[in-house]
Amino acid sequence: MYTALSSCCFTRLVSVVLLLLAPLLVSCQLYMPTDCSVIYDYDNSLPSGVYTIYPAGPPSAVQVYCDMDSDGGRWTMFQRRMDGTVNFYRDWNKYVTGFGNPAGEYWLGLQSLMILTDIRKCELLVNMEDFEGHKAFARYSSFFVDRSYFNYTLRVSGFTDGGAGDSLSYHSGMTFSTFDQDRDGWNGNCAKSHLGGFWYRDCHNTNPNGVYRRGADSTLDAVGVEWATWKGRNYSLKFISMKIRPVQ
Ligand SMILES: [Ca+2]
Repeated sequence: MYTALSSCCFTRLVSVVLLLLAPLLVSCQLYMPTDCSVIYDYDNSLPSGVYTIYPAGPPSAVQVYCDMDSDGGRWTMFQRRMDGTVNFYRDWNKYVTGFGNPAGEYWLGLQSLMILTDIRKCELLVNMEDFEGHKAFARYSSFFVDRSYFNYTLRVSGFTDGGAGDSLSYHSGMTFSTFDQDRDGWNGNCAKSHLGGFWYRDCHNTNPNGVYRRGADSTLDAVGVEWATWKGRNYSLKFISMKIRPVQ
């Protein structure tokens, strides 16, 4: 009798708690933005900064930097170099899952990037700055990581010049390579030779995930954070970021 009574009370208590939590649970489920454009559309007064997005539902929660200012905002940043505080010479698994600090230097991860660019057609904006204070950008009207091929094949096209020239189209069609997973188009290992992880071909015109160095430096050939059509192969940039948003 006593057990039956306490069991009954416990069940009732659980029901009441669930009832009280229901509105909160519903609002959480409703607001799980897939990317920064969804956050912007939800509230366009929100500032640029770090937000949590859910590219593929609750288990895929990941923090990113959202640029809500540049050219109408809505940008989801997936790569940034700015001070050399994060090591980008990482293995395959790290490039798939992501690393670094979304408030500073980081790489979002190939898996999230593939899901994000697979949902809707995306454009790409690459911003960069040298150590003399000059800025430039490159823009691409179509950017995605191809789900239909293995190993995260890059598809990029529709270049618009913002003074930096086109260093990325050369890499379109390539799978991703790291020092422990050589899938580049060279008989050597581009990731090892150029100390990064990227869609290397033979080997690169840009090396945004290379070694953070300070400007012109040719002591080791083309290992820096480079965008060759702007500053050449042996100038490591002060800043570079790569960000995407759905085409409206
Ligand atoms: Ca190779």
